[in-house]
Amino acid sequence: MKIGIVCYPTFGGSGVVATELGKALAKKGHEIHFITYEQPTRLDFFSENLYYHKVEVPPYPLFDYPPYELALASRIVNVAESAKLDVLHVHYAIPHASAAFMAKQILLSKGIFLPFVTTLHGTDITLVGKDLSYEPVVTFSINQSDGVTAVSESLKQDTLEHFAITTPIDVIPNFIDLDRFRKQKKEHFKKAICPNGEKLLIHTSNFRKVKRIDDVVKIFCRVRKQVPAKLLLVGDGPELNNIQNICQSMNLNADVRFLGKLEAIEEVLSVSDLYLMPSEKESFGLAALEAMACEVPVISSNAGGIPELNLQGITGFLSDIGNVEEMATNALFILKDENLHTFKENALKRAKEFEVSQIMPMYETVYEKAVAKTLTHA
Ligand code: GMT
Repeated sequence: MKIGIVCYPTFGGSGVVATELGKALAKKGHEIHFITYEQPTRLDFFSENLYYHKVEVPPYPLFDYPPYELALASRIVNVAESAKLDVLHVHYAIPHASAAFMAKQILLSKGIFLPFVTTLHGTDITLVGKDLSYEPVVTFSINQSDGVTAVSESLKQDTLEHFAITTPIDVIPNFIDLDRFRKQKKEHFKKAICPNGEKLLIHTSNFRKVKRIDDVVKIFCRVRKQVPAKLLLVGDGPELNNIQNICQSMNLNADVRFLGKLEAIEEVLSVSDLYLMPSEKESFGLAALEAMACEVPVISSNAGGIPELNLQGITGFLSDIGNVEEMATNALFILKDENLHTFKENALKRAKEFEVSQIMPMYETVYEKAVAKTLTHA
């Protein structure tokens, strides 16, 4: 199939899922056309089946807000015509689904039918989409999609609760490439960070408020009182400065390391003992899955779709949002030498259920159904 993929090409989970899906589909022989304003972060290898089409948004002094959505719709039209796309897959409802709808209408006026599939990732529904400024457009463009998927049952239910959706939603969970995300031998790195055999806790995110990184620090402080430990904070975003100040004021600088954005996240996960995800909102929790694939158990909140991934008492523990006391107690339980190995094994076992080769066919089925509409349309 010739598939166009539209996503946010940044470090966010939706961009990662879109890019990894495109790469896996290309390996399987599909022709994949990424249509984005920047090269997607993880689009890092050459394949004869992968194409990248940049969306240019020309500046003009009259515009306070350059019309990205129009530039995107025009680029979709242009790529659909030149590459003869069979289907378009847009990740994140805003503004990608509405741009896809507009492109579809333009193409129809030229006698071309381009079905589009929309994947809902989370904040497009749980935060931004609900806002009255966007709600009518979000509802309309989801309903106009030729296939809709959500990354968890929880996100599907949230969507049905808050929007008048008339199109069926298929749940397709996020997935992991276990060839890349696996425990690697990086003992020299562990020794450098934990010279005295300290336990290593880790959090990776885009440092947005919903990630509750202040809770990560609170949990770590409670753990460190009982067990020698270090904390790695990986990523960058709006909360970084605030969290650095908190750590400074609490004299944590010797035990908390900020690593910024990392490409080879699997290397630091490989030497970590426990992953912390106390998020306020999380439709799936892809970062936790990446940790689990590297044999790292998870202490998390029970927000959104996290319970569909992290299994209570098996791969880690879940607590109510903000219950840092319980999260710290559970963290200490996992970190006990007699427990850690079992939790690590369970984490990997669970991650294997989300192997890309098992999930990708679900997307192929959704594409096939959408493409079938082309035939009925002809
Ligand atoms: O969590 C973020 O800040 C990034 C966000 C995004 O839109 O890229 O992630 C969302 O999509 C990921 C991939 O499907 C999910 O794993 C995350 O749970 C989800 N984030 C939220 O719902 C807050």
